[in-house]
Amino acid sequence: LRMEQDLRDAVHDGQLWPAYQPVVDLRSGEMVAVEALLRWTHPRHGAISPSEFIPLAEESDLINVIGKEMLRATTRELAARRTGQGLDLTLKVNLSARQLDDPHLVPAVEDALANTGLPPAALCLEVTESALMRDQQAAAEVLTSLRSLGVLLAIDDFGTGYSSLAQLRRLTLDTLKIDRSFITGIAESRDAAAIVTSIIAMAHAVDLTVIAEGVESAEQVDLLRSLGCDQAQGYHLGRPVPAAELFGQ
Ligand code: G
Ligand code: G
Ligand code: NA
Ligand code: MN
Repeated sequence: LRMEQDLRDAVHDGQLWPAYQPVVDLRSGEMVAVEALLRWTHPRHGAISPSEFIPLAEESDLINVIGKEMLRATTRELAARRTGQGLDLTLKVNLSARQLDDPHLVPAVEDALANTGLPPAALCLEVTESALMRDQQAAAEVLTSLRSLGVLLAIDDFGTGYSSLAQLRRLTLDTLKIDRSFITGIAESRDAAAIVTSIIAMAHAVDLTVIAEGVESAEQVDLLRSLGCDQAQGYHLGRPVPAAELFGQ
């Protein structure tokens, strides 16, 4: 209960802020996108992980308030960097399961784009496999509405749930992110590499761009490139950092 009140205060006091992590194209080696990741700097307890406070926020309407502010702040930041510095980057923003149920989500995305001038195709919304599979009919409907705005859609943490090729195809996504638990062992284990190989083949079969997450070594980068993975993200390529650290002041 204490943490929930603290989180409410945090929303009002501006203690929540977006970190940005680079996503790198494996062929060109260039940063092509950034994922916005929520951070909470508590005045007494310091950094609190989103894996602790997002589940709490999801128990109430707070997640919708936080999610909308995250959309507003990150689209504003990226739109300014695109026009000011000519950075042609895609912005990736995570949506939680509960946000998919919020009737105000689609208008909030529309407003964020309209207010900042960020091109819709420069925004990619990430939804976890588990959120998509929870209520497939409802998820398909909201994704269709989001897609009609012109934004891109990604399935996140892929491999941790049970979606089929047919379901992936029906959801008309753009990008599939392989969960980092599958990337961890790829340089050492043939089985792990074989699983990743088959996920890449499956994703490409339905025209999805594939991103590997949790890439922590040069060996993993080389292997993923040789397996035909399109893009990668992870501590080896860049940690999540404040906007000024990634883009300059
Ligand atoms: O950045 P970190 O690895 O600590 O994030 C932990 C979890 O919190 C991840 O699953 C990540 O997807 C999630 N997360 C980070 N930022 C956001 C956000 O803005 N919205 C939602 N819904 N989840 C987020
Ligand atoms: O669930 P999602 O994929 O959105 O989670 C992203 C989270 O993973 C971020 O919170 C980020 O801090 C974390 N992360 C990013 N790169 C790495 C990495 O190379 N290794 C590990 N262990 N975590 C990472
Ligand atoms: Na994500
Ligand atoms: Mn993920």
